[in-house]
Amino acid sequence: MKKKIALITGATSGIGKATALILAKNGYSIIATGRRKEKLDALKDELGAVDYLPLVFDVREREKVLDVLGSLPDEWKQVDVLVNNAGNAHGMDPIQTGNLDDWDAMMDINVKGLLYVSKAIIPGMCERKSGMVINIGSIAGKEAYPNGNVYCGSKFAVDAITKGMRIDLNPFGIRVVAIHPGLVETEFSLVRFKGDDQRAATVYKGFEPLVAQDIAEIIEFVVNRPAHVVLADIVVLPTAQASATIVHKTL
Ligand code: NDP
Ligand code: 8X3
Repeated sequence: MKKKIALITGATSGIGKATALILAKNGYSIIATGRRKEKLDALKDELGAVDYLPLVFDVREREKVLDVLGSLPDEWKQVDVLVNNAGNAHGMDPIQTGNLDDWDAMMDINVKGLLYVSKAIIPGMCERKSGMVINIGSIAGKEAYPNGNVYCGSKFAVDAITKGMRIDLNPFGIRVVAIHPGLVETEFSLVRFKGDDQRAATVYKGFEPLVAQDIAEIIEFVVNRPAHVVLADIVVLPTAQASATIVHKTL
């Protein structure tokens, strides 16, 4: 029987790593990507005996992405599930004082990086007339919030691109899923606040946030639906969160 292959971008931490681990438990061979080679190497030990292909690249590097994913070894070419997860927020400033490098990073990683990876993988799915694409959006792609401007814009783009993908890939029977989490405690805020761990920690104080495993379990459920079922658009929040801006905290 052909092995089932999942490719997860941004699998060195957080949601991507938890997803790699849970899909491995579900019998998938795992292609995991990220920039931190040491983290991808460490993931091998946690994955155990499953077939594993770690790939180190920055999703912003268009030629590298297309080159690496375009020359996968034959036994890894037929990706069944693509999880476009790599992404982050950079900074949290009002639009009038926002940092251009932060804006470039968010649009280049969250939007263009997702597109480059998709460009490398989706044509093969079309040829085989099978596959599933899971894009990790955000509540920030459903509602703008103060000082979220460009990050929200990048995730609104993910939402729109996902909808467009679902339309274009409809004749090929490819299932396209968007998962839009609210607050998940990962390295996300540490990256957003540029290593300020005190500020990052305050984001998740006073309520119980989601954890990466919560999202991974949803992905596990999604990939295990029968072939005629697609969970197209999923918003998942911590119980304490009612919207992008309303979080019931007991501080
Ligand atoms: P983490 O910071 O823990 O993980 C981000 C992952 O993305 C890392 O594996 C990182 O790998 C990878 N990544 C970042 N930049 C690049 C790049 N330029 N090239 C390749 N890989 C990159 O955050 P999360 O797990 O929380 O985030 C995962 C996704 O979930 C993101 O798209 C995020 O926007 C989204 N999300 C997160 C929420 C949250 O509250 N945490 C809520 C809603 C959505 P490396 O650094 O090794 O390259
Ligand atoms: C991450 C969730 O609310 O910090 O996408 O934007 S939020």
